[in-house]
Amino acid sequence: MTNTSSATSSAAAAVSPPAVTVGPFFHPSHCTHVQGTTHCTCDPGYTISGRDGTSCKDIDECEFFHMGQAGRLCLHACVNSPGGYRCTCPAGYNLTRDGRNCKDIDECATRLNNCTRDQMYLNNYGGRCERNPCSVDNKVCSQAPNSISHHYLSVVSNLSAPRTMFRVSPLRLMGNTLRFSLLGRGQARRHFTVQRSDRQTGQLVLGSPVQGPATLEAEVEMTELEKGVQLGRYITKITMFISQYEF
Ligand SMILES: [Ca+2]
Repeated sequence: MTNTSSATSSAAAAVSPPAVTVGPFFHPSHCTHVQGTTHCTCDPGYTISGRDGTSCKDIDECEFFHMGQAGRLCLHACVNSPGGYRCTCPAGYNLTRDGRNCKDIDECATRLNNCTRDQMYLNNYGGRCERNPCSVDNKVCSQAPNSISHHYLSVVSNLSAPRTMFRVSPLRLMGNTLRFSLLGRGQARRHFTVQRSDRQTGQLVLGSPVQGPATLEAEVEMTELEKGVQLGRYITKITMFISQYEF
């Protein structure tokens, strides 16, 4: 390979002769001097750089061969490297044997996932507000819920149903009777029911599979009574985020 000059290196040479650039993307060229003629070569993947031919510069295959005769160099992404290049694939895909294409990883077949089919619980976080004690003559206050708690669930699309999504029970039982009911509008009633699972526990049940993406909200009211007199009302608001995917 012989020395070639470029506009860039010529401009730099006008100030001072370029030093031999070294680094992962550069190496000094291998030159032989035979009968007054200098012949310089570079390692594979490099090309002569600089007007004096002392440096070899990495070839950026990703840029040079982006669209070759055989199609794209890489199906997904190309990463240039010193003396070569490599193709990469998005998460969930493997590079094929030719090093250029991507193939979906079947996690079920390769057992990369350790979830059972019925596992769906991704995240749960909550908040809780409690009202201050009411003065004896304040009826509006005493009718208001003692507490409102918020819970958020993330679930996959088309979850098998019926299925219990949430359980509600008192922190400490004061009265002799608990009542559980579903509050709210049509949307909640279409998808959920509230059932009692034992004396102190009510459960929110999803009636049928729901196709995501969707957000469902339900409010479960728990009323505590002592000999027919209401001691307190507790509201649990549950927001269910349903993913667009079944995985
Ligand atoms: Ca390269």
